[in-house]
Amino acid sequence: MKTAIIYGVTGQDGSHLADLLLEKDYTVHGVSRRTSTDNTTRISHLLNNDKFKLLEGDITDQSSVLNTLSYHGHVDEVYNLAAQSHVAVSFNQPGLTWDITGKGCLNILQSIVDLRMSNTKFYQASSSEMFGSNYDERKVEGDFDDKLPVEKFQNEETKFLPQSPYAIAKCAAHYMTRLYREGYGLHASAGILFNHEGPRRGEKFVTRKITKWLGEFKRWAMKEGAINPTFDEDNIINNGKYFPKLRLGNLDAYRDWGYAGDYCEAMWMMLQQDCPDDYVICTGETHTIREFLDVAFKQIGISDWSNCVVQDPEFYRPAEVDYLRGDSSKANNKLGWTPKHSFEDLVKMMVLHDLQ
Ligand code: NDP
Ligand code: GDR
Repeated sequence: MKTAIIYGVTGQDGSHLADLLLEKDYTVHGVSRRTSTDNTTRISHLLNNDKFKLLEGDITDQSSVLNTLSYHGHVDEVYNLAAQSHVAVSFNQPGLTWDITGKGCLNILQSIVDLRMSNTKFYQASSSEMFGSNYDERKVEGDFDDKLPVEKFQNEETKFLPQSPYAIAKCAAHYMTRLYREGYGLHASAGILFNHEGPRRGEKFVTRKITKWLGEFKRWAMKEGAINPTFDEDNIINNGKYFPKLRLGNLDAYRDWGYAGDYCEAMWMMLQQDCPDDYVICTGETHTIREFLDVAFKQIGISDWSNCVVQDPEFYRPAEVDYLRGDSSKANNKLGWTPKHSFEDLVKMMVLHDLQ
């Protein structure tokens, strides 16, 4: 029976990973920071599970990390999913982002070395944001008449060109993980995960912001009997009642969106390998936010969403990552990992959840 520690257990991925490890009969210690209001909504179903223990700790505090790691006897696996994970927020809070998302990883790695936990395996949550505005290109194989078209992608060989304080902090943590692997011989792996979503996704990320708005709008429209509403600049109007339009930023960025549950399985698979390594985890498909809106609005019977959405400068970023599309061949071949949910499955799952 194995024991794992999950930093970031109250987050989207931490909650999925805890579910997965408990299913695999692990004892799971989830680390959660002290907050003035309850932050355990995503793991409320685990709080009475005998094999799950919630510990208080903060990744930015080296002594807290040392105490947490030394307290529980042998630990087989440590997953670092803790982060200030919102890219736009990182422009306004770069120092905090650095302390949590960058230095927090170092605090764990150094504690593992100081405590001589040489048999403990470590996972770092790296991100496709580290590629920033960079991608590689290759010719598309096929039967084409004229010039072969090229496709853009990122994989483990693509150079990082980070575009935000968040991405720079993630790069530091990623390189730190590699250094401790090569320098100290730790079994330390980094998953370079592309965007992954689901019903547990934070409500400020674009996918969940959209599906949550759709759920609220649909309930309002049903209550008001709004069949042919009218529109002003900021609102949808029915019989003198107003519902605020969905306010978004850049709709033209491409993202490779997958389902969070599938991606947490890849994290676990990385730590079951004899040798630690870095892996890209993605679907290989890319879509714009416009395309996400198309599929999501169709779920509630709206084919033209242009009247319902406002593009608001408030949600634009000082620097944008325009194109992300991963190539997970290495994970497919070496881990045997493939995503189980398509883009359409994912959007439908999220809309359905928020309608309910
Ligand atoms: P979330 O934002 O949902 O979760 C982040 C977690 O980190 C929360 O549990 C949060 O606690 C915790 N945390 C924040 N600050 C601290 C701190 N000082 N000490 C301890 N814990 C802290 O992120 P996701 O679950 O979506 O992502 C998990 C990880 O994967 C993150 O590192 C993220 O950057 C990375 N990642 C995510 C991707 C995605 O598409 N989801 C893609 C690539 C990488 P609290 O609940 O109290 O806020
Ligand atoms: P991202 O996810 O920055 O890729 O980081 P997010 O959902 O925040 O943005 C995706 C794209 O949508 C555009 N966008 C908006 N984004 C938000 N949040 N809110 C809006 O209103 C809005 N309108 C348009 C953004 O500009 C961007 O192009 C996520 C996080 O989970 C990171 O932690 C993780 O590392 C990466 O994915 C991979």
